[in-house]
Formats: sequence, C-alpha cells, structure tokens
Amino acid sequence: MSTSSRRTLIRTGIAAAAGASGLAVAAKLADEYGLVPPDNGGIYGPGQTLTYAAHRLLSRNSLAREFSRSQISNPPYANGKPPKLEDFKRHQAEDFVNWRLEVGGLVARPTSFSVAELKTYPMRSQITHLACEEGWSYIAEWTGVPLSHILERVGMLPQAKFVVYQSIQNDQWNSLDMDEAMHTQTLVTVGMNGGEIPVGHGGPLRMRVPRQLGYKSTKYINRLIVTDDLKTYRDGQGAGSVKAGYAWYSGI
Ligand SMILES: Nc1nc2c(c(=O)[nH]1)N[C@H]1C(S)=C(S)[C@@H](COP(=O)(O)O)O[C@H]1N2
Ligand SMILES: [Mo]
Repeated sequence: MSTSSRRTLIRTGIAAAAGASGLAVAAKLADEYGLVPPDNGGIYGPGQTLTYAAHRLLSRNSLAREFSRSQISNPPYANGKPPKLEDFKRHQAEDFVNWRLEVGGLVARPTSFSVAELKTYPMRSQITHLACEEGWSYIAEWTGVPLSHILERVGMLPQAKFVVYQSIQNDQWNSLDMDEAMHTQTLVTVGMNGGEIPVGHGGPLRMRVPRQLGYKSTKYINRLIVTDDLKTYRDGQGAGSVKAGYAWYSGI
C-alpha cells in the first residue's frame, strides 16, 4: 500500500473511532501508530491525543504563515526578562563568546557548537508570528540555522524520535517530534529583526518553532538531546511546562 493510502486509512480509522465510540477508542488507535503525545496520561488525556494525531496525519508539512517586513511589530513587546542567574550574567558580560550548544544523545558525533560557529552554517530568515497562550503576541523576523541542519551535521541515528532542548534555566526545557524538528521553519536562531537577539527575547540562542505556541520557542538554549523515548527523560512528560498546564503539543 502506498504511504498516502495507508495514511488515509489510519486517518479514516481514527476519525471513525472518535465518532462511533468516543475519544478513548480513537486514542487507543492513535497509540498503535505512534501518534500519542507524552503528556497524554495527564490532564489532557484523549482529546489532546486526537488533536496531535489529526495534525500529524492531515498537515504534517504545513507551513506557518510568513509575513512581510512592513508587518513586523514595533517594539516594545518584551515579554520575558533575562534570567537573573549568575551564570547567565557572566556569559552576557563576556558577550556570549563562551556560550555553547551541546548536542548529544542518539547521534554519531556528539558535538558542542559556539554561537560564532553556528553563524557560519546555512541560515534562514523568516518573519513569523509568536503567540503567547496568554494573549501576548508579535511579529518578528528570526534568523537562524535550521535544526535539521544541525541534526545532519552530528549524524542523527535512525532510531531517533524526539529532540529535547534545554535552556540555562533548569525548568525551561521542551521537546519536538521529528516532523517538527526536521521542518524547514524550525530554527536555532541567532538573530532577530536584523540584529542580535536581545537578551529579553532569548539571546544568544533561541529555539524558534513557529508552527506552535510561543512557549515551545525556548530561550537561552544550551543543550540538545536526541532520543527515542521521552518517558525516560526527566519527568517523562516531554517539557517542563506540562506540569504548569501547557500541553506538550501546541500546534496552531
Ligand atoms: N528560557 C525561557 N524560554 C521561554 C520562556 C521562559 O520563561 N524562559 N517563556 C516562554 C513563553 S511562555 C513564551 S509565550 C515565549 C515569549 O517570548 P517573547 O518574550 O519573545 O515574547 O517564550 C517562551 N520561551
Ligand atoms: Mo507564553
């Protein structure tokens, strides 16, 4: 069977199950196809699974909307403040020359990159909307290296299923499935609106995931871990924000 007819079959099956016998049955079916998000056992349950499964089956390669330069929002729109951590202040005082992005886990060549090195790799710029679930939002231009490029450089192993990203703030970590990690618009950003990323917006390195809500775009990232199983990483829910009430998958 071709991939597309197989997908149609899975999709129809999940939709039929949801209609006929409720979300729980649809969720069970989604599980058979590896379409269950890591926080499904928590407060989101089968509804969250159905959203995730439907997005992955229907719009796996969809693009987040991109805007023109004239639509870039005027500052100030700073939401966060730079971390108060001593470690962060020291890096900032050094102009981030010693900031590293460590990449490990299921990769052939664990590597650590400086910001300057990342800037020598192929870059992409895109003007996208960043929406906070709390109503805050703005349009900005982001420049960075596609996460897919970094993963190719370190030789991601075939059994990889997720990419975890950790920031200098211990509780600020998140993860993506491979569809999102390899998507052309998912960037490890080094620039914003034509300059450096201001520290309030995540400089020197920020993950930008424009197909999901703002909280997936973690600031101050310093580590990527490629894994085949989120259940074994930290609390097993795929993100530090899940226990605070934010769904692991927040596709828009
Ligand atoms: N390290 C870190 N990353 C973070 C956050 C944070 O507090 N710390 N907040 C998240 C949330 S909830 C949102 S909505 C966006 C806000 O991005 P902004 O400050 O550029 O508006 O950053 C996300 N990334
Ligand atoms: Mo947010």
